[in-house]
Amino acid sequence: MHLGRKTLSKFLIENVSGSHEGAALAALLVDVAAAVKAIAALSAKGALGGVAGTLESVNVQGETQKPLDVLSNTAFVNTFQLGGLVAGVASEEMDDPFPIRAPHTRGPFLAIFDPLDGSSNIDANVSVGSIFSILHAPGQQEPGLDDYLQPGTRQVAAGYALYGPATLLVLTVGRGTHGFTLDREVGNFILTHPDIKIPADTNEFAINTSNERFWEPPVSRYVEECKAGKTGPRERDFNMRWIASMVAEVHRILMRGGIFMYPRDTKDPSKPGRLRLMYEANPMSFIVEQAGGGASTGRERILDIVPGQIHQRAPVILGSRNEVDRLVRYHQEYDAGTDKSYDSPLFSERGLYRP
Ligand code: AFP
Repeated sequence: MHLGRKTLSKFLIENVSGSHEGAALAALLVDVAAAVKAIAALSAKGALGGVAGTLESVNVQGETQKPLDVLSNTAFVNTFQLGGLVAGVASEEMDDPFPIRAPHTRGPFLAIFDPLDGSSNIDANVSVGSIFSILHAPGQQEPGLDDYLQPGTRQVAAGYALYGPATLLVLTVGRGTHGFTLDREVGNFILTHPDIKIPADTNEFAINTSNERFWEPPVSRYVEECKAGKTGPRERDFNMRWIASMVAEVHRILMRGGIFMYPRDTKDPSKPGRLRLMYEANPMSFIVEQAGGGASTGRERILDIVPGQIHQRAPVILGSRNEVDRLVRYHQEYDAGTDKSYDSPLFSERGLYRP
């Protein structure tokens, strides 16, 4: 029992609820925490809770759904529908945004979320998470699709839940990034990671190297230099991680630094990266920037992207500021044709670095 430790509700009262909108936002984040607790309980049951396996259904991404995908989506939709604080919701698991209609009450926000990220890991009992992004609603009227298509800089709040050995809730309202740990005994989220700061430098990179043959040259250059370690231009050894659960990767980076890359690649030219802008890249970028890190497509700040579609994808490079800045510089040099490293005989005709 963590008596005397600051609860999420106390933190929100002290730091968020100072205005009418702030009080509504604080109440909305308490609702999010309630949905997270429900999902954590379901996730912790594993195969005993009937949430293992795969359904016949396929979501708008063309991905087969897991029972926990659907149950998590339902938990968030029901919470927002009953909470009276949002005018509409959009989800990775729903083709179109869902407006809140009578007899339910509309509120001043829009909620966009990935109810269960990393769900291909569920049956392997690897940590999964939920990601959410909060925007302003257009006013009293029912929100239309365009009302959701706001750049990441317009987010009012963002956060993620990590269903790991502990259940964590990490969030920002634009005044730093703060982490809370669920005290399962009493059901309270306790402030355990106030004002998280990502180290500006790192020796750890995260990328799915099975896509190496599809990468653009700046990404190949960066990863090859990391792999070259002490013997290469970085003159120090690096470590690699890939969990295939973005929430777990981002949390590791918040805790000890690192760079996470799911860059644009040529694997499927119709997709500028795998991750979705509105409910993965934008909320995670807001969280990372508020913790002092960087978040870029390689060619522009992710939060500046003006969305065209609710499920559009974006290249993602985020984490320790100095490493993100380095990889952005490599893209600039490549695009400007000023990067001499590609003239090196070490680069084969395919433009890949070969030690
Ligand atoms: P799933 O939710 O389908 O498991 O995808 C997870 C994810 O969107 C993100 O959390 C991971 O970083 C990324 O995909 C993993 O992609 P790869 O499976 O291509 O490595």
